Amino acid sequence: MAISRISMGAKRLTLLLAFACLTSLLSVRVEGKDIVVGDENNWKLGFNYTAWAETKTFKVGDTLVFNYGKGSHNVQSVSGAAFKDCSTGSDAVSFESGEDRVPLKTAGNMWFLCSVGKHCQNGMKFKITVLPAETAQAAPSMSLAAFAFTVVILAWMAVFLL
Ligand code: CU1
Repeated sequence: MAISRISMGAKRLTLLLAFACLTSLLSVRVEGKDIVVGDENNWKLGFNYTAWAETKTFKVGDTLVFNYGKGSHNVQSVSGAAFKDCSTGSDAVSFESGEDRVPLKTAGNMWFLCSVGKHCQNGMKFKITVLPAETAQAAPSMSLAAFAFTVVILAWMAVFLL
């Protein structure tokens, strides 16, 4: 009787662990990250955002976060042509809350600038290349390996315990 009770407990624990493992693996794969533009410098004059952007990796699912004093700056998501001459063009998407969150939804190039005064000409502009979620870094292949490993272990446990 005692053995069967332990076995029941083991089964429940196994199922619980299996569920926890799968849930954590899946959530790690789907989650994007918040990228604060300029890091601790935030969005301001006197900082080189072009150089900053070159040190970062951007991928679909990530979110750009622009922090600044509302009214002193803004964020314009513009076309490549508008970006060149610091204009906004007709299709610019404008943000001006001071805590702007811009989700990166599609792969490809994106251009951002501040259209207040001569801020763009003075460096408040940068271009990013958004990578597809799958190929942005080496980690996903590691996750896949970990996932496959977990499945094998779970199958093995199921055979012996269930
Ligand atoms: Cu500005």
